[in-house]
Amino acid sequence: MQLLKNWIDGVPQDALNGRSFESIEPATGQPHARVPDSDSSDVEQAITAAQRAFPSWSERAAADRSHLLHTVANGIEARFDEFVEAESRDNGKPISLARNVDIPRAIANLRFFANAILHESSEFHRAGTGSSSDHSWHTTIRRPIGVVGCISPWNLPLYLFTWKIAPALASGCTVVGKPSELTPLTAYLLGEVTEEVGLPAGVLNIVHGLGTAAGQPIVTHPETRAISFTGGTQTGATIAREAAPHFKKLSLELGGKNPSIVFADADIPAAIAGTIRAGFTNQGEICLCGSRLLVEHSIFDEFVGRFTEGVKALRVGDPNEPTTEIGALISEEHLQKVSHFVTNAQEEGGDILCGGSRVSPEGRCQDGAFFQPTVISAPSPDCRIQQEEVFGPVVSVIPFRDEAEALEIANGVRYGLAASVWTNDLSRSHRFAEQLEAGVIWFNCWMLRDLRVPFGGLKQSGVGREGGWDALRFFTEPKSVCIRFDPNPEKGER
Ligand code: TXE
Repeated sequence: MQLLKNWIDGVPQDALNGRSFESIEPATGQPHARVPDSDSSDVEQAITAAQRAFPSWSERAAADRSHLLHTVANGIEARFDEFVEAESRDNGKPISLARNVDIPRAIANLRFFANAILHESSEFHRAGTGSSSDHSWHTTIRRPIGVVGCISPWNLPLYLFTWKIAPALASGCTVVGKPSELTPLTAYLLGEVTEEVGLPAGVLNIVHGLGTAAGQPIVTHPETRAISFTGGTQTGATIAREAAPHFKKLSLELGGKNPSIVFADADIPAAIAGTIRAGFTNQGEICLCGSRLLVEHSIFDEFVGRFTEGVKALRVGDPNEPTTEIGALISEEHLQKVSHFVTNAQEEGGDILCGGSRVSPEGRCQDGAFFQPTVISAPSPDCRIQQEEVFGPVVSVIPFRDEAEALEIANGVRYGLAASVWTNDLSRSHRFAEQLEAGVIWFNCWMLRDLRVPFGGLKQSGVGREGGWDALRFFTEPKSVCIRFDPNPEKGER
């Protein structure tokens, strides 16, 4: 059993109250680590450490901060296999996914923002004409905002934790981070790496614990100037409410109910492979997953038949097996929630085309939280399975007649995070790019990411944008500076 510690002021330590809780390995149902059950006193200590570290960290040259972030990335690379194994064990995801996506992306996040701050520029405006005395230069300088809170979820643990802390640290902020209580392992290892590479004490503080006990004090503390959060929409609403009286900056990346829209003119084999990936990667536990499949009526039966055959062929099982494509869900509790959605869909008149129940792989994973990849034919766009975020390996399919109906169904949910459209009609792509209510829109692909572009959602999928300059702007405050000058001092104009 691994004993995890908080990482505060450069020192590993237990929760001050002495309490800890068990972390369960989702693939086996067995406890595998003990996690500090921190509360507001640990958060207070972490914030004090971050405040102490702020002036010197924010005043360092960008090149220094950049160098240190690269050394943190090097430190993860040096222990790559350990990180991969820990991420898969903690979350239940296939080890191949942790190896090919999660940990490489965490490293890429650190390197991307380490490089980005070397290319910072600012706005400049010249005002005044001719001999007018109002000649002036206006420029914008940006300063790091101070101590910030970064709260991340369990589905892409280190990937999303670093997606927040990297721009924060690169900008010159100091951080109090809280990873999900369900997946604390890689954040703990990251704490070790920061010590190995000599990140100054207090610059990155990692507090483990439950949402209300350890997360909420980060949000309500008057000294955290900004909160960057990824998680459920309900939690996002609570955080927005708690942070509002303190006038904090907020970045909220929340849920999604994303459509994959397939037109008859699409490259059908590519669309089948792409929509299966969109629906089931990481067990469907990614906010970007395409959990609603909308198919043009003329190809509906054939497409859905081939899609379902592809889904049935996905290999569910021990995440340690290199050939496994679908691992365990995050927890037994989450599996029950997913299962309940499926039962409810049937009650509402949906037909299960494949899957629909839990699986018990043989051997060490027989008690794990495995659920069959499931395809459900939805009776209407208004039913729960078409409206609510399941966050599991469940895709509901529905036909549409024409573009107008596809748009109506796609936009007819409270979320607006992502969409993927499969078509070879260029004009249609332009129309859909304009009219889809989604912050991220893919044509003939899914989850093809460029870290420079803004990432985030519309409607109840969140507030603000992460990625690229948006993230660096979030962690800094602009100051407008005006310098008036006299264009013609000989004339004595003032
Ligand atoms: O996430 P929570 P949960 C969705 C998905 C899932 C549902 C709930 O549908 O079933 O959300 O998941 C911390 N103040 N997504 O309950 O609670 C918490 O400790 C401050 C979508 O696991 O939102 C964790 O670190 N912090 C999603 C983080 O918030 C609080 C990813 C996320 O936990 C807090 C995950 C509070 N009051 C779930 N309460 C996505 N969009 O990617 C909790 N936390």
